[in-house]
Amino acid sequence: MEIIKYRFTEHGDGRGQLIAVETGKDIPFPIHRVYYMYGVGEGIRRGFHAHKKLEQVLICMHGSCKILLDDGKDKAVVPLDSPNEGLYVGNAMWREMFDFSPDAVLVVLASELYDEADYIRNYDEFLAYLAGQKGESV
Ligand code: T46
Repeated sequence: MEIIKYRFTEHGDGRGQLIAVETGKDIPFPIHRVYYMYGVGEGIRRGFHAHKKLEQVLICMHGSCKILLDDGKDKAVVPLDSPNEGLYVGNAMWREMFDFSPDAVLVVLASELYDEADYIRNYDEFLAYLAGQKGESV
């Protein structure tokens, strides 16, 4: 599985750091939604779904967390702990977010508006969806 992490340019000076992310330059899709999660308790795991269409970039703005990516064949755990790094998560990818530090703020840049119909929230359905994409019988 190819892990795509973007390193954003920091514009630092005596006043601190500033990072700008722009559609088409830093992010490969038009950003239509931004959401973020924080205050995630110890031992909590979120996610447990894939998306049919949605593409996203995950940025841990503060603190740290881990992202499990699963393409139905391979799994990878990606730690996120820097505001200058963004993890690309494409469609048809199962994801779980866990190991949030108490101060973690995970910001997500998304290619689409919120649409519950785009979610695959059952792992067996996810595998069947992948098989269907490859034209295999399920
Ligand atoms: C994803 C991972 C990384 C909305 O009303 N609008 C939104 O844009 C979002 C993202 C969520 N919601 C509502 C739906 C649920 O009632 O917020 C509640 C929590 O959402 P969910 O349980 O889907 O959250 P996570 O952390 O499991 O997953 C989220 C995203 O939903 C998902 O697209 O890829 O973060």
